[in-house]
Parts: sequence; structure tokens; C-alpha cells
Amino acid sequence: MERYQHLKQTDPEIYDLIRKQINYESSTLKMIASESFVSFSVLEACGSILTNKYAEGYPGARYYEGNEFADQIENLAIDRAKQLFGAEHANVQPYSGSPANNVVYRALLKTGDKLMGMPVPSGGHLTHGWKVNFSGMDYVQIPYGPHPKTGKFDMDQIRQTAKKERPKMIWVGATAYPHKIEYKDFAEIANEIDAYLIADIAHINALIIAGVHPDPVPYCDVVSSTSHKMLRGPRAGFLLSKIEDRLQSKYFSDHQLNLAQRIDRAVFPGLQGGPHLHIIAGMATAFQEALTPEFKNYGVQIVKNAKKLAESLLAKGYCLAGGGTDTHLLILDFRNENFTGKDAAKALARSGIIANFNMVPDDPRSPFVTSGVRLGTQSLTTMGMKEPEMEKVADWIHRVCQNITRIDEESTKIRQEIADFCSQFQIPGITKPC
Ligand code: DSN
Repeated sequence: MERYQHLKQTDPEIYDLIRKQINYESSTLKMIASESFVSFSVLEACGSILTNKYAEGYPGARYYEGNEFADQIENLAIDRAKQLFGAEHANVQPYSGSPANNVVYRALLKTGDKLMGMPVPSGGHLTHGWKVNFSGMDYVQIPYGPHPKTGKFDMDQIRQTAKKERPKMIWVGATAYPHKIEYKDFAEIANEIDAYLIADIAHINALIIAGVHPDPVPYCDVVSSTSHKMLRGPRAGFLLSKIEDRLQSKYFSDHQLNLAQRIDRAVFPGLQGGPHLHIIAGMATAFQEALTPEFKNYGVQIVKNAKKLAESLLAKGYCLAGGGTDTHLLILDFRNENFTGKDAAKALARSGIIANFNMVPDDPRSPFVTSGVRLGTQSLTTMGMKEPEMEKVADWIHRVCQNITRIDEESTKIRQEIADFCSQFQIPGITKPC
């Protein structure tokens, strides 16, 4: 807590709550599939005086003076993003994932247009056209999802739907799909119907960087991502795109803009005002970290850990949605149990395993309780855990699930075991670096 000495003096209430969160995060197993730990360097960039600056516009074309260093910072973030993903164009200004996705709609569709996306209960994201989100209110979602029997995409069925409905945009991305996504197959379909193909890689970007998941960049018109999940950057979004419009402005009356320009204009001034420069700096730092060989090893280990955890849980008799995992996440399927996903997530949290309840395909229960629990391995991998530790984690999960109805004594015991276990690991941004 040495970093927070000014706060301690001036706002002890907030200081104390941050201190408690630090203790919580360092004594529990963070298994929420969309979280991780940022480094001290990322924290310093995000906590810097760059938060003071207004920089509306883009490098070299700002609406405020005094942006010499802002331009250099944003250009560094852009260059590193392009290098990291091999992209032609990058915009690093979106405030987070949902605004980034909003930009894509505003840039490329008109209100009322059709898009294909996965509904939330099938493992998609709110912004892929789900009815309670702007994307489902302003546009028309044509749903697709994993086949209920295999848990995997059935490309023939997806092609059939696409040809029948002819959406102008296909979203490929998920928050709860444990298998690899073959963007090449989706690109063939998008080409056949002249639809824009958009990948949302927020959940799996580190796996793509590590080469353990197919790469969408060669196949997709736009790739949207956050930087705060497994990429271990600040809470923000970014967009990668081709420069030229593959569909040659087929859907636009104004033909002057290329794809990259449409995206940039939709970010600013279309959706946002001043960019969050301190966060863009943190993102640049995270991209630099992600360009290292160590980061690639991390991406590889995330999947090894998820596979080991899946294997250990399957061996104990648990069902996993989709049968297992090829990524960072697995979804425990409790459809046949007399407790809900929410019961399990709460019991796990009481014992020090922090996850979230999640729909499983064909879930008979409501989204407010669900039949599943989603688990991700990237935070544990960031702490330095490997396959042997995943076996221990599976044992703890099993003990919790066996005791869901009489949790108190056992959960206190497990909570302490997990706290002791966590204290053996270095946690970036939390544990003092050696
Ligand atoms: N909320 C994120 C997740 O947990 O998957 C998606 O934005």
C-alpha cells in the first residue's frame, strides 16, 4: 500500500476500501473469465497526470493546444497495436468494449439494418444484437449459436441462415464459447452475402497473440477488443481494421471514405469526445508487454491450464458445456443438479473462488440464476500457476460443490487454504516486485 500514501491522508475511506480490495484480490482465486491483473507499469501510466489533458481529435489534428506529448503517446499505442496484431489500422480511443462495438454499428450500418450475432444466452455479448442493448434496439439481430448437441458452431446451419436473412454484418465473438473460432469459415459466408465481418476478440486476444487461437485479422473487416481482460491492460477498448472497404461502400451513398476513416469518424466525433489519454498510455504499455516472448508463453499456458482444469473436473464427474475447452474458459453445467449456477457461484465465492454464474446452452433456468458457472484461467496463469495447481483448484471446486447446501464450516476452511495458497504467488500490480 506504499503507493497510496496521499490517498491515505486525504481520503481514508476510499483508501481503506482499496486496501480491502487488494487484500481480497490477493487472497482469492480470480477465475472470472474476463478479468486479470495489470502490471505496476500499466497502473502507473493509468494513474498518471495524463488524466488532466483534453486531446479531442487525433494525433496531428487536435482541437486543443498542448498536445505534443499526447500525440506521441497515442501514436505509440497505435503503432504497437498494429504491430501486435499485424493490423493495417488501429483506433485506440474507445472508452471500453461496448463503445467500441457501438462505433462499428454507427460506422457501417443504418438503424433497422440486420446483423447476425450470438444472443447472450448462447454465449454472445450484449452488444452483438441482444434485445435489451442498443444493438438489439436499434438494429435487428438474426441469432446464431453453438449447436445444442455438439456445443460447437455448425457452419452449414450458419451459412443457411445467413443466405436466407442476408444481414449486412456478421459478429463473431463470444463471452462464453469455449472452442476455437474459425474466422476463415465465417469470412467465406460474409463474402457470399456481402456482409461486413466483425470479430470481437475481447476474451481471447492473448490467445491470438500467442498463436494458440486462429487469427481474425486477415479475414475480418474490423476487429474489436478490450484491453482489460486477458491482455492485462487498462479498462478500455480498441478497434483494428482494414484501410480499404472490401464492399467498396456498397451500403453508403457517400463514397469518399475508406473503412478506416469511417471507423475513426464514428469514434470521434461520432460517439466520443476527449480520449482518455492516461488510459491510452496504459494501453500502449500493455501492448509493449504483450509484444514480449513472455507474453506468448503466458497465452500458451492459459490454454494448458484451462485444459488441465477441464480434464480434472471431467474426471470428477462434472459436465462442461461444449464438453471441454480449447481456450481460457470452461463452463460448468449444473443442469442436472438440484442447485443453480448462482448457488454454485455464491458458494465458490464464499470459499475464495471468484467466478460468475452463466447460462449454458438450452438452459432451462432464468438468466438471473442460470445452470452454469463460467471459469477462466488467465488470472491464475498470470500469478504463475501451472497444471499441478489446476488440479488443486479442481479439488477445491469439487469440495465446494459437494457441500453447497451445508457450506459454512467447509467454506471457512477452504477460504483459509486458498488464502495461504495465494500468498505463495507474486501478483502483478499487487505484490511488491522482488
Ligand atoms: N462482461 C464481460 C464478460 O464478463 O464476458 C463481457 O463484456
